[in-house]
Amino acid sequence: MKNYTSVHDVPDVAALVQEALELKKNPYAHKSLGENKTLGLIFLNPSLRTRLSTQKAALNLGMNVMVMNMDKEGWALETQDGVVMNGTTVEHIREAAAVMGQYCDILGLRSFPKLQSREEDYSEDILNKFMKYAGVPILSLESATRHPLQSLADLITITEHKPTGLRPKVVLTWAPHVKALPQAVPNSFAEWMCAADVDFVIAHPEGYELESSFTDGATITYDQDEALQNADFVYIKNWSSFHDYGKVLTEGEGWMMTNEKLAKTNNAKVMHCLPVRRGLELSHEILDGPNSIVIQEAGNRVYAAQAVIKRLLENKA
Ligand code: AN0
Ligand code: CP
Repeated sequence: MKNYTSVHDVPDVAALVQEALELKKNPYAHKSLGENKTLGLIFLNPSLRTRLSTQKAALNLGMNVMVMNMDKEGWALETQDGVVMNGTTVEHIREAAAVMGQYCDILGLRSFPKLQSREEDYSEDILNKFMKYAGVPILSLESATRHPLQSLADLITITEHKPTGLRPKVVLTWAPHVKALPQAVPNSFAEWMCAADVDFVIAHPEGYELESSFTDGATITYDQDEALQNADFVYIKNWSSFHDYGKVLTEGEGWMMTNEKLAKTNNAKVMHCLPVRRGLELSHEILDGPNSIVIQEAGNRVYAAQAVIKRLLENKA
């Protein structure tokens, strides 16, 4: 693998999941693979899970890790080309990415969308410029439109918890939130589920349609109750509108997942990428109850990252 920025970098999704499950059984089996190699983790936005799980994954492979919180510790980055930098930005992404590439063998990058211009966010300008100027493999730690390490961890978790021999029904359902959130997690989850051996349904209020290239092959409905029928997994996530870009269109009353709704499912396991707003996206009773697998899901972030970093180190598809 040259870079890891989406499901399209993975020729065989099921094989990558199996490799991650093998690493989970034996995390230190490749301790010498990363010897004398350095992973740089560059955060333009906050993180708990991605930062710690990716660091842990690299340590399991024997790598050195350096973390840079650019938003708090770095110089303000200029991303536009050809501008006179006489304003607040201090350093251009051309130099910054190239310099980081001098210090690291692989660079992880978290770069959220600004949710102001759809064209700008969906062009993945910052991620693409890192790939162009860093000169080393790039690992997405959540970009403007995707979160592929999360989606791989989600598929690992579904594979572990699915009833044997069955093609599980997986439902992605929109949930209320007080802030406008990116479409990256649902976009990415959708394109991974469409590539996996699952029956995949997306439920959301009208106006929250995702960009169709991510959801090709999914069943899409505005009726959450209908979607939840016989579900084996329910994946809860808020996102802002793609079509009315970055807007919160509704308070989403009635869309929070509760035990009452769970009763319509096939005793579904409940998933969320975290961080989650209790009592708003998901009820306390679900998060504290037996159907929630959000903690195991977060735990699998280590093995998702480890499988991917292993392939980047091996430069193997
Ligand atoms: C971010 C998002 O929705 O993309 C990160 C999730 C992993 N969530 C929040 O900002 C709450
Ligand atoms: N799920 C996830 O990526 O969490 P963080 O934003 O805390 O890294």
